[in-house]
Amino acid sequence: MLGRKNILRPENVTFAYMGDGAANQGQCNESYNLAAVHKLPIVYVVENNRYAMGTAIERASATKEFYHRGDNIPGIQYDGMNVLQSAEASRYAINHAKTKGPIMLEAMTYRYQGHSMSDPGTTYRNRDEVEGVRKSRDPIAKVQAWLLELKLATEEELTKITEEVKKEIDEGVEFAASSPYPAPEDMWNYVLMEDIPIRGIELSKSHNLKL
Ligand SMILES: Cc1ncc(C[n+]2csc(CCOP(=O)(O)OP(=O)(O)O)c2C)c(N)n1
Ligand SMILES: [Mg+2]
Repeated sequence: MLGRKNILRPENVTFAYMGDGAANQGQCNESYNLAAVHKLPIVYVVENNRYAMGTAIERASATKEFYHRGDNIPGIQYDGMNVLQSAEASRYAINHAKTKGPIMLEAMTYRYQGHSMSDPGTTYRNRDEVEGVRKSRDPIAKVQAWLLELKLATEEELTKITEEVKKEIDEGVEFAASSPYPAPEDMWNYVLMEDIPIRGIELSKSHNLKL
């Protein structure tokens, strides 16, 4: 059970992420309530990208804003496409969660792709909308523009970094695609602590994370 001494001034803070669609589910409110009652060190982050799968927020949500959804939990809405705002909001939220309890962040963002492989992302919005966000709000382009404006980097350096990152991602994808599937008993690796009650399965010996 929760011990109060673990709740105040904890070393760690939990970040719980959800989308705007997920945020309208009932269990979120149950969670906010208990987190507020127990003053849990948790930061709720709603990634508001204005679509729940293929349903526009205007059709599915009575609210367009989620930072006040915590009721008794304070909230901050910020531009989730702005890396500096995101960092600052997170910094503030971590400190708040450690010293006072739960807090809600709402990151105003967008997704270029569909929700999943079965969603091409093109049937419920047009290409102009997606391209418009790419041109005006893209978080990486924004940082690159700042770096150039402040003369902290040159075009050549940014191109080189972009190429290196693309290469790293390609290698990661290649590594994942060519790796064997993990064994079923590895399912709990890095998820659970030792000696918890488990029924009906064998835990792999290699899991070693202490919570
Ligand atoms: C409890 C539950 N209800 C419904 C679904 C089906 N479902 C999967 S994703 C989704 C919409 C999620 O929207 P959002 O949280 O905004 O995520 P995004 O599409 O932006 O990635 C729904 C309704 C589900 N996975 N679980
Ligand atoms: Mg969404």
